[in-house]
Amino acid sequence: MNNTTLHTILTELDIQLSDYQGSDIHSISPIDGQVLAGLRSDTAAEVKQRIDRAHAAFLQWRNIPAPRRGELVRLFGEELRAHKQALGQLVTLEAGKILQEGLGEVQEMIDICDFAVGLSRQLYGLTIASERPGHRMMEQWHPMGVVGVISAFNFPVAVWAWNAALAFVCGNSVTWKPSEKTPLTAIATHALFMKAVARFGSDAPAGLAELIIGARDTGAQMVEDKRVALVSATGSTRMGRQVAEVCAKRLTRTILELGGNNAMIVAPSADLEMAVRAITFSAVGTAGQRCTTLRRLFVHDSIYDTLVPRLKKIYAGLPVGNPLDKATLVGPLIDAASFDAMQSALAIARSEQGKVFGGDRTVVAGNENGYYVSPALVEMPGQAASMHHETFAPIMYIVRYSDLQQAISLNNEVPQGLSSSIFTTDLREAETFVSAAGSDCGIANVNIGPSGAEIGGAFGGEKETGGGRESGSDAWKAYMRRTTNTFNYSNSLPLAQGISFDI
Ligand code: UN1
Repeated sequence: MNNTTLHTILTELDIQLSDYQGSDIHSISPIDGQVLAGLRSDTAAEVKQRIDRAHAAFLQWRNIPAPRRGELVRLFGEELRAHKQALGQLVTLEAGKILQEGLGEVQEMIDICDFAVGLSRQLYGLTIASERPGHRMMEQWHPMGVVGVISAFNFPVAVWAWNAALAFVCGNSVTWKPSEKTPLTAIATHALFMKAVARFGSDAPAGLAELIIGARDTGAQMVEDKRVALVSATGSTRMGRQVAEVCAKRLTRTILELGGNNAMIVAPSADLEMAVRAITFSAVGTAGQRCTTLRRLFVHDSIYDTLVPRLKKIYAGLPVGNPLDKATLVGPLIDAASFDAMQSALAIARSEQGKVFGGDRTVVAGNENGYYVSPALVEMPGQAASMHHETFAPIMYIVRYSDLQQAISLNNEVPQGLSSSIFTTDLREAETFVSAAGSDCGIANVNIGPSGAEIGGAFGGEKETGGGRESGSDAWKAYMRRTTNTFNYSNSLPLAQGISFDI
């Protein structure tokens, strides 16, 4: 049944898989464990050629005026709008997220395209007051080169788009190594981009966007290549550390979006109706496989016995099933390894006196080979050692707190620093949480959950999350190099700092 759906989607997207077919890598649908397609991995020579092409493309693209570059991204946004349904369905088929979230992911791509189009007429540099008479200082932002993007299975297409839309308007070319678990969505996205290129005209050089299909070694080769001027990597902290080491050695820039271990504090004054909805969406959405997923819930003593039973009731009734079905809210985990990791995390939690609610495998009729689970709530006596780790599955640990400072310390105690939130109607608590002495995360929200960020803000986090920022605000600056230019329009040559140097 999935293969019929796949065929319809590929036809609608006008994609020929024949160029990619092989048996090195298999796209497996987490819905039923069936192979969707067998693909050929790029050889080392092909990876090199792709980077050659991308580098040659950069040398031309950097000379195209930025607003014209924005036009290409605008056309890509149009392709995405026209094919939102099909691409969203493909995300569901290959990554297993429910259709609403598959469509949401494509919408995030459209949103960043719109943002980038506007940006293409900005890319502002400052004019700076010079200390010397008859001098003017200014800065310009110039393209960097080839941007190498590594993306994960859980946002198989949006992460590339956040990077690529900015990179293209900034005058860069992009090589993309998607997760080997989700090559088909990458192929589809690449094909849609190439449609936009075809409509754009001949000033889009061949090689502006290159797709690298393969396992880890192909990604490693891309990271090591000196012509890749910026590596933007999304995935595990382990992967990010390896990328960072290689890039540090060759002194190359990185944008790292690594593990998250996101918390929410529910304070005594919280609007519990809203909190319950926010908690559920952020903890079980994408089956707990977002880097922004809510993993740790700190509930004030005074409301614990009201809130936690309500959550259990909701958890007991969550529709787990085929993500293509409208009624489903929780789709499958990506694969067996993910299920095993979840089970061992739950076993450790039990050994730490955690009380586990849910977390069992759920058999979905007709999809017996998919790894479906009921999301788990784990009541913990305190923030145990296991809560310092990110397990990419729907496990939410719950811990009581009595004092806001204590809850903020718990929030900040883990090595990751991506997202965080507080539910409170108390202004003092809200402001304290987002203050310098509050949450140490890149994202700190009030009265919304930690996941589901809009593209307009800078996205990313601190500590082991890697420190990178993508998407909105001034994240574009990471994709450009800044030059400071000082102009002397006087008839003399005064030196800075008043130095006299007469020859
Ligand atoms: C991720 O999980 O890799 O904020 C990114 C969110 C999404 C992005 C998640 N906009 O949940």
